[in-house]
Formats: sequence, structure tokens, C-alpha cells
Amino acid sequence: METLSKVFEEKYNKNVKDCTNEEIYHGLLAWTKEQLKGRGYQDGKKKIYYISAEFLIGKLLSNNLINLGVYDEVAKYLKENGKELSMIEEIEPEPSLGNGGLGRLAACFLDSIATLGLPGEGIGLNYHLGLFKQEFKDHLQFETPNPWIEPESWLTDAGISYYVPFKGFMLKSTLYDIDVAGYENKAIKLRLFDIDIADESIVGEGISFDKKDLLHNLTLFLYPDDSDDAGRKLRIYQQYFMVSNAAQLILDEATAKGCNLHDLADYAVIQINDTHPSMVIPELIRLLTERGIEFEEACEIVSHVCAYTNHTILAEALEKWPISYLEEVVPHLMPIIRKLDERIKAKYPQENLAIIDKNDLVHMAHMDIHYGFSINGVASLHTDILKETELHQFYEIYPDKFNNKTNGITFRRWLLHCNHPLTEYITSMLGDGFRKDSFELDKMLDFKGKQDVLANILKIKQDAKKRCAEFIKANTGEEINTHSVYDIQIKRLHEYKRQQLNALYIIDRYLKIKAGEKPERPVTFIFGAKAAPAYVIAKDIIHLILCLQELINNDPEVSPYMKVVMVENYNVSAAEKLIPACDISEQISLASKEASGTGNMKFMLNGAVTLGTMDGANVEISQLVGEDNIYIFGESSEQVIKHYEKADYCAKDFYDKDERIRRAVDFIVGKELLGIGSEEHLRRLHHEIVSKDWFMTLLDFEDYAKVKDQALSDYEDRTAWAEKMLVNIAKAGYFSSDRTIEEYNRDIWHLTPAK
Ligand code: BZD
Repeated sequence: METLSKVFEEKYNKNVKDCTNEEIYHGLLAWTKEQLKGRGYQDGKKKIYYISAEFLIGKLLSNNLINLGVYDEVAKYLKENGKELSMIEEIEPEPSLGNGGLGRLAACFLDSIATLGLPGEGIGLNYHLGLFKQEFKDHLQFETPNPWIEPESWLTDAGISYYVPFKGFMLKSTLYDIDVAGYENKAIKLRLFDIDIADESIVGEGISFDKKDLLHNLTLFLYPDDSDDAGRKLRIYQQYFMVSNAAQLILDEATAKGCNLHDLADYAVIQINDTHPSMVIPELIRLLTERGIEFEEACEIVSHVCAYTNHTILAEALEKWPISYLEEVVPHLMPIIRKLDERIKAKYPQENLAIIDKNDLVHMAHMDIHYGFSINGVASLHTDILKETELHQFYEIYPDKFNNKTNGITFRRWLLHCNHPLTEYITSMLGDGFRKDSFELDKMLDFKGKQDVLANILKIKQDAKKRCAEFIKANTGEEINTHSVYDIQIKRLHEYKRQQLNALYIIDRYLKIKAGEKPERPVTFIFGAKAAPAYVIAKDIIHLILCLQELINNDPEVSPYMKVVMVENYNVSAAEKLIPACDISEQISLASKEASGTGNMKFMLNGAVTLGTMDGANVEISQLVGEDNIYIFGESSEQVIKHYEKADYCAKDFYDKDERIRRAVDFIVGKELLGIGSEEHLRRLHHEIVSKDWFMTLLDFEDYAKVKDQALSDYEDRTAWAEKMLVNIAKAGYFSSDRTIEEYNRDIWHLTPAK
């Protein structure tokens, strides 16, 4: 720790003892960056370029210290000097460079790529103000900028610039790198492109700004509101800026290593993370032809370099850009896209395989599938649905391109960093092999039935719940009972994820308590979710939850038995505090709609038991832990898909025929909540549920309530519950992103790991 002490002396002319926490944070930041550089970077002939519009990296200090193998040493050194590393962690701002699962997955993947010693880098954009910061006022969500770049930060100017052509002007980029340490391995780079002239002062009220002022706004926010034309066009500007820079960088790096461009596939493989980076395909073709390669050969080369990952089957989320938009933003790409489309139409005339459809929409996913060599879904059920229904027409012509890569999470962040006590306990039981080989967690099964082990696991959970209660108090002002069951649903707010189903259960329980049915043990229902700024119903659901929080927590007759809390500005740091404390993990999407989910994996790893539908990776979780260790409810994906095909689901029928459902739904517009919230929001939500309910909440309500009640009653047998926790932790090994990345490499990337 001598070099660290020196940093404080040189930077502040002080002993660490006399430094403020801010000074210690900045000293540690500088020191850690040096250590990372000292490690060196993973390199090799062929590299994976993981291009993604989002990298939800979370705070970096502790993770870097863990991966550098110095966390304990630094914590001890600080403690000896009267300082707490956990307090210093609080000072770091969290970059909000992602929406949710897709962005967080990209961050986990970088950790695993580095850890496995694979040559690679992430490429994205350096959004100055992130997604947005969520604030609650009058039980409503408001958005404000989320600045995170300070004068001293994890960013390093790479000294690399490119020119990106748009219609009528060029933009010059600047590249910033963030080092991502592998666990006990070299680092790789996350490369974020930016413009020098981005101007934060153009932001007005909330997150409003002139969307046409491209020279100053291009990298201000991640995907600003795309509910209007200007927003959608800005998104195309961002996407093209990202991929043109990426393509130029990739060609330069390859050429520098001796690539003659004809053999590009020996030097580069590009993973296209959802369709946001899809324009990299025509852009690479453009650059290759500019550098003297024939069009046909350029197509062939690119088709051996690009692979595409699909993260959704929701049709509205599959990007389709009007030709007129692309003509306005990137006219030089359109002739290429048209040629790519003509080549396909000549071979496959079916309309549903076209890149450009008859309404002049460019289907980005179709371009990826035709001109990429691999397409993967993110959980086994999801990939099956892609093959059988959503993308069936492509599966018929390219069966060999389709493959599954079930998502994973990095255990460095989601266990080692966020849950020290559990990590230490597992180490005391198994040794530390599980840190590198997650499947070793399986050995915990040998401790089934051991009373002392089960008691320890319960104790660790209880302590986590106490720490979590402090976080909730600080975040929401609410006091929660640490002996209540913590039932947690944290994820983006979306109707298909069905936070409204959870809310209906809460209402139902409230009504029961009011009617004198007092439960044995209190439950705390915890939510965290951001809604897209223009997603009206999602915001109405937040409003409902916040109104319920106010009503229930302030009702002396009810609050001893249940409370509701919605944490404000849910982000990676909040997740790290909530997940270790969770008893019941809510994974209640309508079957077939959640591609995978990754929160479900983080929860099981931390000893929560899943309450969920047979959707996404829940299916694989249930196969691994067995039916005694998970609570499954609801219609199957096959049944749900049939309902959609036949259009035979009618929410109103459930509302009319089932009194329990009707009472819960009508409570949304009853006098209690109208006395707290806004009539406009509550009425709109009520109407939506009764007359539309696209994601079939009422269909699954009864089974959900029954199975949830069962879980809550099983919780009372503490030993049996602890055994379920143990099995969940033991079986989580499969969901390490190291396993996922090994599979990507084995089946798609074919890179040679460094020794
Ligand atoms: O990707 C999510 C899926 O919904 C999850 O099921 C899955 O686990 C993760 C990782 O594979 N998708 C997203 O998070 N998608 C977005 O955030 C997104 C962002 C912009 C535009 C469209 C989708």
C-alpha cells in the first residue's frame, strides 16, 4: 500500500488519515487506473468487438479492486487509517449508460471477456447525461439529467478521432476508454465515442433540449424520447455515429496487425447487441468498397464478421426505420441497403424475408440475419420461440445460423462485491475455487440438511435485510420491518413485466387485512423501476404503486402487516443493496415475453427464491433447482401464444365474472386512492386493465395470488426455506457470464484465450 500512500502525499500533500472521503476516492481512482495500466491489455490477432448502444457498467471502484485482487488489502489499509471503504464507494457517481437488462448484460460480458483472457473490446457512446435520473413528485416520475463525468473519472482520452459523414456535414469524434479489469487477469477496453462540442447547457427543463441541434446534442443522452420524429431521427444519428466510428476503428486495428481486408474475418468478429448497431453492416461494406474491394466481395467479408443477438420478441421493439429517415440522415448508406435488399429479393421473393418492406421500412433485424453468420436468442425458451414463430421464416432458410446463448451475470459484481458476508461464508465452506469456476457452487448441495449451515445462511440474509432497510430509509424515508418478508420486483417498468399484477395482489391483501384477516407475518413489497419518459401507461403504474405506498404505509390498521416501498432512481447501485436482502424474487412477466431476464439470476445467486412464470431463463432456473425450490404460476408460453393467435383473451370477461378481481381492479379508482393520487392517471390505468390488458394480467391473477400465498406460508418453516435458499445458490453456477462467454467463444467468436 506504499504506492497508494504516496498518491495521497503527492496529490494532497496529506497523510491518508487526514484526507476527506472525497480526496480518498479521487486518490484511489488515480491509483487504480495506474494499476490497471500496469496489468497490460489483452491482445491477439483476432478480436471480438462487442458493439452496443448501452453499457450499464455501474460504479467501478470496488469491482476494479476486486478484479485486481487488492480489495481486502485496500479495505484493511483504509481501516487502519480510520476510513471505511464502503463510505468511499458512496462518493463515486454511477454512470447511467443503459436502460436495463441489455445494457447490464453488455457490462457483465466485458468483465467475463477480460476474465477469460479473450482479446476484445466494447464499443459504444459516451452519453454525458446518461439515461435520466428519476425523481418522484406528487407520486409521479419526473426525469432530470444524470451527469456522471467529473474532471477526474475512469475515462481516458485515447487520442483517437475519426470523421463521420452525415448528410451535408461531418462530425469529428473523440474516443474515451474505460479499462475493464479481468478477474486476476489483464484488462480490456470499453471504448466510448463522443463529440468534443457536446454542450450540456442546451438542456432545458427536465431532460428537454433541441433535438435538431445535432452538433451539440448528439452524445448528451442515451436514446432520448423517441415518441416524435425528431427523437427518432436523433436516434439514427447516434446509431450511425457509433457504428461508423466503430467500423473505422476496427479496420484500422486490423490493418495495423497486417490484415489485407480480404481476410478481415481472421482479425475481427463483431457482436451486434440487438439491432441498435445494425448499420455497421452497410457501413463496413461502404468502407471496404472505398478501400478498393468489390461490392460482392465486401458483402461476403462482412457476412463472415458480423453476428447478431436478439433480445426481444416484442414486435414494437424490433427496429424498422423509414427509408425517408435514413435518406435524411445517412443518404450514402441507402444505395448499399437497397442493393443488399435486392440481392435478397432476387433469391427469396417472400415479403416476410425482405430488408425493405412494401411500406418502405428498413427491417434492421432482417439485415442482420441475412448478412450476419450467427443469430442468437438469450435463453433457451426465447431462442425456441424465435425459431418456431417470430423468425421462423429465417430459421427455415438459415437453420445453421440460429443458436442459443443463455444469459449470465458476473459473479464478481453480483456476489463477491455486493454480498461480502455470503461470499466469505461460501469460501469457508468450499474454498475459493468457485470464484473462477462457478460450477463449484454445486458442492453446496453436500450441506443440505446441515442445521448449522442453514442457520448461518438465514443469519446472513437477516443481516443483509438490516443493511437494506437502512438504504430504503435513506432512499424513501420509509421504515420497514426487518422481520417482514422482503418481496422484491426491480426491473424496467413495462406492461409485459407486469408490475401491475403485483400491485393488484397488494390491493387484494390490503382489502383482506381491512376485512379483519390478519396475516401471520408482515410482508414488505419493494419495487424499483424507471419508465420510459413517453410510456404513458408505465408511468401510470408507477403512480399507482406510489399511491399504494402512501395509503398503506400510513394506515395504522394495515401497516403492521404490510408495507410498500418504491425506491427512487433505481439503478445498479440500488440493485446491489436490494438483491442480497431479498426473500422472494418477482419474475412475473407474461410467459413468452421476457427474452431471458438476468435479475432472476442475481437473486437466486444471493439466496432468494423465485416466484415466476415459465418465461425466459426462469424455465432454466426451474429445471436446475427443481419444483420444490421455485414457485411457478400462470399460463404457459404455448397457451399465451395461442391466445394471441386466436385473439381470444378478453380482460373484461375476467373482470365481470370474478368478484375478487373486480374489487381489486376497481380499487384503483376507489375513493381511497383518488384521495391521494391523480384521477387522470388512475382512471386511464383502470380503463387499460379492464378493456385492453395486452399482457393478460387478469388471466394469471388467481394462480399468482394462490402461489404467492403458498410461498409466504412456506416461508414460516424457516429450515425448509433455508434449504430452498441453499439449493438456489448452489445451482446458480450455470448463470455465470463466464459460462455464457465461453459458449459465445466456442460457437461464434473462435478466439484464442491468452495463457
Ligand atoms: O435484454 C432485455 C430483455 O428484455 C431481457 O429479457 C434480457 O434478459 C436482457 C438481456 O438479454 N432487453 C432490454 O433490456 N432491452 C432494452 O433495454 C432496449 C433498449 C432500447 C431499445 C430497445 C430495447
